[in-house]
Amino acid sequence: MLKHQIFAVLLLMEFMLLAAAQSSCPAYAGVPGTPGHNGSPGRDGRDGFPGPKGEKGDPGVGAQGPPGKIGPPGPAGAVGLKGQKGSLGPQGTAADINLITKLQLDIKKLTDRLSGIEKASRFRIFRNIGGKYYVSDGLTANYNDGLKFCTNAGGRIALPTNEEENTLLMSLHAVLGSSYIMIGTTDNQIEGTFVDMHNQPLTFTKWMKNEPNDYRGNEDCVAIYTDGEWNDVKCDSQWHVVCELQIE
Ligand SMILES: [Ca+2]
Ligand SMILES: [Ca+2]
Repeated sequence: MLKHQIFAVLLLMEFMLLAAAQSSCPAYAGVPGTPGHNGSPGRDGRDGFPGPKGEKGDPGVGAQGPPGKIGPPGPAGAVGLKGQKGSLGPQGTAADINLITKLQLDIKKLTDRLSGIEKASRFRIFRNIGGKYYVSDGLTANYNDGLKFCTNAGGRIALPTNEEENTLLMSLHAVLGSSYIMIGTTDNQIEGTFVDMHNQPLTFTKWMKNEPNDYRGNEDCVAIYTDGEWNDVKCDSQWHVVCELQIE
């Protein structure tokens, strides 16, 4: 469009110059010729100056690219707060409850046994037989002091209740280097009636021949000799002390 306008202006100027030249020369006016044909289009004009900056266009909509690579793992987070206590589970069957009760009893039994073993192992000498331990640190004492020592140890003076226990207690003579080990029985309440630490009559005895004889009326305590047989002896004599600890 601009080219056409410039061309029309140039054509008009040419026409005016021609008219001015003709008017400067005196002449008679002739018959107007026929209008010439339109000239061929002029050459393209020079590029115009850059126009003003246009308004910012709308953001384009591009196609979504492929997903990127997986990033490296982030640092470990802090430990979270303790969760709330869960609700009670369904009630177990009778068989479950019986099993749990049995397991609880087994655990208690094992715990008690372990506790007894720990207690026994604190002594220099400890020997297990059945549900008890014979223990000793090699102490020699009279009956009353031996009684206190064994009570403080959580037990009582050893008292064999069968042949096996008697044999085991007898065997400790070799370890202690002793001749007599006191045993936990006395007839200081009723002469001639020996009872245990719970004042119960004895269920097992292994008296030497002609014993107990209450020699000089002053033998209310008992000791086991190296051959495993028993003799009533004076309570204020000093004998080796062996305690028994019940572990079950
Ligand atoms: Ca006596
Ligand atoms: Ca005697």
